[in-house]
Amino acid sequence: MRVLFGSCRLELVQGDITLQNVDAIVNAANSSLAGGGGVDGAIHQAAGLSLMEETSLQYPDGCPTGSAVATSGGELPARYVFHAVGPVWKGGLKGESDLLASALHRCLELAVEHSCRSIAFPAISTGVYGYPKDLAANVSLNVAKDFLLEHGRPELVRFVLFDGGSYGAFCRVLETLIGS
Ligand code: AR6
Repeated sequence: MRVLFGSCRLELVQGDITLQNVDAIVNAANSSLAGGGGVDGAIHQAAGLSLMEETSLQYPDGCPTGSAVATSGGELPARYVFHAVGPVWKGGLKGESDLLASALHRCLELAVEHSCRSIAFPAISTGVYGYPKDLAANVSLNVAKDFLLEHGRPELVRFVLFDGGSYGAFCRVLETLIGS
C-alpha cells in the first residue's frame, strides 16, 4: 500500500527490513544497544560485526528509551542504521505512546540530518516489547504523516512489516489517515 503526503511517499510492505534498498533502516534496539533477538538480531547478523563495534565505540552509554542514534550500515544495502529504542508496553498509561512517537520522530530527524532520501522502519516495540500492533500502527503512522507534511522530506518512508498480521494492522490505520 502506498500513499502520498505532499510530495513524499509513505509505503507499507510485508518483508525483511535487512534487504531494503534505502538510505537508512531503523533498528528496534534496547537502551543498552547490546543487541538481541527479533529485528535487532537480524540486522546485526546481516550487517556484520563492525556494527556492534561501531555502536559500542560511539555510544558506550547506550540510548534512552524514546530516542535513537545513528551508525553506518556495515554490510547492509542501507548506508545507515538508526538504532531506535521503543518502550516496553506496560498497559498504556506509562507514557508508552509518547515514547514510541519520540523514537520515530528522532529517526526522521536523523534521516534529514544525514541527507537520507529514503528510510525504512520495522514495527518498533510490537515484538518482545509487547506493544499492541494496532495501537503502535496508529502512533507510528501519525508521526510519519505529520513529519512529512511539516518537513517535506524524506522523499520515502517505508514501513516493513514482517508478518501478515502487522501488515494488516498498519494498512487499516493508514486507510483512516488518508484525507483526514
Ligand atoms: N524485518 C522486519 N521486521 C522484523 C524482522 C525483520 N527481519 N524480524 C522481526 N521483525 P522486536 P521490539 C518484526 O521484538 O518489540 C530485541 O531483542 C517483529 O515481527 O524485534 O521493539 C531488542 O534487542 C515485530 O513485528 O522489537 C530489544 O531488546 C517487530 O519487528 C527488544 O527486542 C519488532 O519486534 C525490542 O523489542
